[in-house]
Amino acid sequence: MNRFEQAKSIYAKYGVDVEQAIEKIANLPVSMHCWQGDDVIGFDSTGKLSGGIQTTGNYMGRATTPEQLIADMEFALSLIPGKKKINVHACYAIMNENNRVDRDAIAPEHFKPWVDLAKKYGVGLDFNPTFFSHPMVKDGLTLTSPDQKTRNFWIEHGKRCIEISEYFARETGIPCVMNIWIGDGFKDTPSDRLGPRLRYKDSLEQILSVPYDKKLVKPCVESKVFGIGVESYTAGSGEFTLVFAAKNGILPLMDNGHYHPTEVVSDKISALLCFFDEIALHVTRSVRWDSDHVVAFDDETREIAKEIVRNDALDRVYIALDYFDASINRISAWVIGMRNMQKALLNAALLPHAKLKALQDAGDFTSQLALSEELKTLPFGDIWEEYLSRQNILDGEGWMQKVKEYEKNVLAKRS
Ligand code: RNT
Ligand code: ZN
Repeated sequence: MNRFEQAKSIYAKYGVDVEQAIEKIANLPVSMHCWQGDDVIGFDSTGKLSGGIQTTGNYMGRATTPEQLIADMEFALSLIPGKKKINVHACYAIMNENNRVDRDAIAPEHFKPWVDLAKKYGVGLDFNPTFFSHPMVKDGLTLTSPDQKTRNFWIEHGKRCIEISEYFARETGIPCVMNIWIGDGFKDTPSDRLGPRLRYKDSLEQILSVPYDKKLVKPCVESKVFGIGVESYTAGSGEFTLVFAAKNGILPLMDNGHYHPTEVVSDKISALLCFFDEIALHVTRSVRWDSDHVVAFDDETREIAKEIVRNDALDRVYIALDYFDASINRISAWVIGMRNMQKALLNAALLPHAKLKALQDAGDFTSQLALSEELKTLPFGDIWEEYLSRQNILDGEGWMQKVKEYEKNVLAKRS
């Protein structure tokens, strides 16, 4: 018996069907964010990141053109197992001298190369309006701005993005999750907290008033507790976004870097599943703040995955990654984070949830804890290796070798 077969029989003793678990996870899409490849700069902006988010580091080889970014993503995709989607921000519009427009006039034609990429790999696309890093951000505000001209510009941007999302969904045949996040807020204690929120509410309602097919476009609104430079107030707080999503029939999106440090998204998923048909996630790793480190195979990532799998919510939770580390090889950042999300999902699918739940319901918390701890040292690595090899994906040392070669032959030659 090889190591996989042995591992399979060990899992069988716990009543876990390994083949079923592998199949389940191989069919669950994880959305890979294009913005890890160029430090969230995009192709239409001034090159300075705003909105209270920040990348740190200046590792060599940042993609600076659409061709480079797409090439890097394709290379990363070849090293990642499982089913994917590609997550695009509006600032990644691809324009030329003949069709250059501002963000309030972007159209499907500016995103055709992204559709071509998705079609090449048979994957879906997700989309995000970009409410930051742009001269029309006034005093740090977009959809909450008291200045009507500013607010209208951004409302129009949001509307254009719904149209582009629907184009993505029609072209790929896969629904497009469109996430709205704004960094609007104040550094110091505001004198008016209600006004900006009422304007945000109205702006969102206007954006969502454009007709779209709800089966094709899944609008989300993402909350946040604070950002850099807007420490005292964020208009799109947890309460605001949750209630807005619930009342307007759209999805709430939880980013696990956007809460107070002892709050966990893994605990919030089931709460939202009681009330929403579908929800969305940005999986990230925050170290002391919303630092957007590469997703690790850590306790919280594993717990998030468990909540999706054991609640049978694979088709109700849209999983996307959201981080941006500029201090390491950016392709490795994609590969490590995407593989870790897949790993966490596979790990979750290999746990005897029915048994654990029965122990909890019977009040046998001692056995529940004992079993949970035993499960941590089952030969998961052997199943993971098999999962990779069935999809012709290189294992640990193999993929790093490939990245090193790409770094030498491609990234190092970029100026
Ligand atoms: C920022 C939010 C948001 C962005 C992306 C680039 O704190 O997490 O999702 O990271 O839209
Ligand atoms: Zn996010």
